[in-house]
Amino acid sequence: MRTLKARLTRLGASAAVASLAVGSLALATSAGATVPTAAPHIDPAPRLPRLPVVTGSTVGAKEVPRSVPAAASVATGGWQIWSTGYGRLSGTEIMMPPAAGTPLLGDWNGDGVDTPGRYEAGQWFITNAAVDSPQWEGLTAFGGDPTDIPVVGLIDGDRRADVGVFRNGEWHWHRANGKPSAVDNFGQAGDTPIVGDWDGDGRDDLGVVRGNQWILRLTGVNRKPAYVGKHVDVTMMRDVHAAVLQFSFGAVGDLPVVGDWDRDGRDDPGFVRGRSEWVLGAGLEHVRKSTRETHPLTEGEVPLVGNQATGIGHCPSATRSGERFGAIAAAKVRPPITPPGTTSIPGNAEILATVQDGLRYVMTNDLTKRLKYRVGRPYYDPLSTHRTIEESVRRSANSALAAAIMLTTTKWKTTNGISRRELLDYARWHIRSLACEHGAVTPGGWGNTWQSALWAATVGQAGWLLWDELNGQERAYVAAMVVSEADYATARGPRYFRNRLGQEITPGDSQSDAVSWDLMAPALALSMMPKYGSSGRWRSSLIGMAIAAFARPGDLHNPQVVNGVQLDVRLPGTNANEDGTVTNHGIVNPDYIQNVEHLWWAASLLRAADRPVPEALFLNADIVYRALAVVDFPAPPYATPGGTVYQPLGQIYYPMGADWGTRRPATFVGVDAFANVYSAPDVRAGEFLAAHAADTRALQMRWSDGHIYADGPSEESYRLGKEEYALQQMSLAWWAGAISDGLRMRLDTTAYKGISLGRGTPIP
Ligand SMILES: [Ca+2]
Ligand SMILES: [Ca+2]
Ligand SMILES: [Ca+2]
Ligand SMILES: [Ca+2]
Repeated sequence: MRTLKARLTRLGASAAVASLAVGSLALATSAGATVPTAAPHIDPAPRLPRLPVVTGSTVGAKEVPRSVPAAASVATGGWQIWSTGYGRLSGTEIMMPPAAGTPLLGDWNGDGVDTPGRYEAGQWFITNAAVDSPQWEGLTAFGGDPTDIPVVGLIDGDRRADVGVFRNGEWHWHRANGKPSAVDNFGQAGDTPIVGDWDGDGRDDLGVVRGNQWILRLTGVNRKPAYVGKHVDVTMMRDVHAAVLQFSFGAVGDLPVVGDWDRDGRDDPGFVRGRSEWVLGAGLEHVRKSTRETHPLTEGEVPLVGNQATGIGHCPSATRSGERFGAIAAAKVRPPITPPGTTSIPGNAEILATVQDGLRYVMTNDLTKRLKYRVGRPYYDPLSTHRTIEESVRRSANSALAAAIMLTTTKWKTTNGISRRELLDYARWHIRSLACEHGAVTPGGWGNTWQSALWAATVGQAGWLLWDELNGQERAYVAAMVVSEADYATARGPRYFRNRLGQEITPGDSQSDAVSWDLMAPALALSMMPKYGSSGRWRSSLIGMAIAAFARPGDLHNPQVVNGVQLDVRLPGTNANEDGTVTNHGIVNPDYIQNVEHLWWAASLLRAADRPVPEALFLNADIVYRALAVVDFPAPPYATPGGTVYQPLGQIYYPMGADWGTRRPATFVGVDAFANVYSAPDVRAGEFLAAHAADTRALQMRWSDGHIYADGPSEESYRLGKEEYALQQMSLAWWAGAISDGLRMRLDTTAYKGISLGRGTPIP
């Protein structure tokens, strides 16, 4: 290992480093101290609700979309789409901007998933997003007569929903491209128009409800169809090859709803009674049979019918193509090697105890507070849990990874009252819910944006670690998410803080954070799916971004060749400063220097896949870590008292101030643990690891419920999940030690062709 470390360090070594003074450090660490794995003062977790599990072997199979009860209020903008079979628990909530008019649901784009729409005085608005808080998009102008009732159906033979109005017995259907509208006649003024595919031919048919009478029209028939039962009056109209069906169903005052409740391809009658009870008919064969579900409507809500395009119990908002895409990718996944972690590394006993107790806190918080009203849902609809996607996704991704690392690298028996089974169910719940609502699976889902590669890599790694425990649908969604983020990060490519002239392209803001978290997606994808069609491009992208992430001005004059890239010739810009520091938010920023861990995290992912690690992942990494451990900041010009960022007893010195608080040692435990594996011994990463771990543990031991930081911003001011973030860093540190101990390291020095370093132009 020492030889390898020397080689890795050479990738970062330069004259600049050799001349850096090694700061004087007098660390009093608790290295080697033994902390009980469950400190006596931690209260055991309360009895936690049992989370639902899902089954799913039919991933990607052709499914008849199933109708599900839904409700919406245009005034509040809330659309609720329930998942049938799980009681009154909502499946998915979509928050549209509050507006006026009539709420609708339809498959406007033909992807198989119904999404919100709205009709207001002749104007039609839609979204194709099935989750989150999308905006209204204008669809068309049509209708507008005061008596018009909007209707939606599959009329013209394509898979996209058509819009029309029912005007006193006349049906006017809008046709695209300026064609005159199609006019049909059925029913009379005062009827309630309904639309459904009564015969199951894929096109919707017309109907009206008059009192408690349902009157439906079939076309293209010459005799009574076999699926029409004896309690339906059938009037044949043989001259026009049509039939009118009439039967009584429900009572005056019931609100009619139409859907294929039994999934036989033919739409069935239904109604809502008393704004709560949904009576779902058994179809035209048995119009006196029905099942009942309770879905109360709030004031102002209108009952609607949504759908689920994939298997029963699957991700409620998935498209069939998204699921199939994921299933194909999942078939290429090879599970990782997960050696057990070890407490023989100084600091790891504290890390283990902190993660165990911290999981007690976040699990209890999630299941009894934060996500309390969602614990009965197999998919909990994360995008409606918080105001920002960052909080909705990142918090739970971090918890999932901490849980997955504990499940796979420790012998988790019941700890703090939490059984292995409970911890596994919890991790899977987050993994499948987050992956389900990724845009690769769900229309309008999260992803392919700022920082999403990091979140996807975090929850994706959790899924990969637990691969053998996941079922078909969970695997498909995880694989779809990881491939999508890897392809997106690959297409985006590296960006730079400064150009070759040293001018700041993004003043005050290094791109090293964004580039280093972007590279996590191709790193995980390559590790999980080395035989996938894109894997060569993922590797090239990983190498290009690794070279770019912490490139320094001196590299522009450095003829070193890294995986075939000659730095001085090829680099279009730089991201780190010459001494390894990183400028972000206008200051030399230790919290962003820490991002160098992503290079080593990516390297460890490849080792867990038993893949060779490109040497590019070590370029400048050791030097950047030295900016935390070794570089001295004199005061003045830096803040008093000056010194190294890493101070004795795990304390952190911020030479130019801090963005997120100054008492967050867990933030540095991950980078320390990786540096302890990959950096030169003189940086003393092991001592810092032990010190930051001990300090984190000491913070946690102030309380009895397992959380770490004091309330409020005084210690850690990150408000979108600071406890979860700390656990992610602590558990990564533990995993880093496991990977280094148990797995061989193969350095890949191949000169690859076609590595893109980008053009040096930033993406705003
Ligand atoms: Ca759709
Ligand atoms: Ca259509
Ligand atoms: Ca039909
Ligand atoms: Ca049916």
